[in-house]
Amino acid sequence: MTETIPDRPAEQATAAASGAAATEQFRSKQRTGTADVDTRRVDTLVSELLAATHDIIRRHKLTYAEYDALKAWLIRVGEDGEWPLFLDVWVEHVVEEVANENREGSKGTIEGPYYIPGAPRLPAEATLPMRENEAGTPLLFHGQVSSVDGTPLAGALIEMWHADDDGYYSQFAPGLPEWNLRGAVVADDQGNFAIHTIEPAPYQIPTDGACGSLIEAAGWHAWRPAHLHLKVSAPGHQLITTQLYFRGGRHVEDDIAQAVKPELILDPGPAADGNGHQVRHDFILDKA
Ligand code: MBD
Ligand code: FE
Repeated sequence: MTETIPDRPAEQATAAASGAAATEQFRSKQRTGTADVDTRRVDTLVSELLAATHDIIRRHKLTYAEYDALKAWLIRVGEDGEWPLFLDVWVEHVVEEVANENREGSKGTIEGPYYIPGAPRLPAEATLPMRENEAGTPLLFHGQVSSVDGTPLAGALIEMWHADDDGYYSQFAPGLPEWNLRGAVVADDQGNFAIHTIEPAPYQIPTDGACGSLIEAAGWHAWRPAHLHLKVSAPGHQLITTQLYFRGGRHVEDDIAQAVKPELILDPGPAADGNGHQVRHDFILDKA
């Protein structure tokens, strides 16, 4: 009698595969190298980081067992390719706060590890690339881009990327079409845009990698609230990198990445065509 061979299970998303992709993506977009950072500033920043570390070790009397656990964990963050994930979840929100503290226009927030430049260009009213039966509540996201002085910004670019209904990002999880739920929408001559997509699911930090181990060891939760990522730009204006969340959604109040701001929470209502939800949200860009 022949044995029944079970169907091969769908390829599973792994922390190491998504981490490797995020590390590769970061290398290709890295803003600058290290050459143009002033020596004295490196000295100040790294000396203060080390002094803060030494202080923590003294105050808490770190043991050799704990020191070795830290060493092993740091090695594993690199092996799993999770430096982009670790830094963007636990550090980037303060970098963003400092970088954008003087802006008058719309609020930004962190970029995270999963942006890919060069998504398909789409007209002012468009549907993001998605699978034929893409799961999730349909969402019409529309609005207008204008300058701080009130001028509508014709032809503004609205790049949007987000997770699917299972919380996975295309190009960082197996089995998804290359540009799934990623697009670059060109606003009309009044700065208006209308993007048809689906509502993403909350995002769980992979549990099988170094970041997941840290979360488990510290007794934290592993979740970011459902979010839309955006980069909004126009000539002569500062680009905004931001995210938008959904009022009442899980973990809006306790995002592990601390990237939620009150101005970034959407209140979608029923769609005019009866199909899912719709919400208006405008963007105001600071001058360059
Ligand atoms: C995400 O989807 C994200 O947006 C951030 C900031 C970190 C990890 C995963
Ligand atoms: Fe995200």
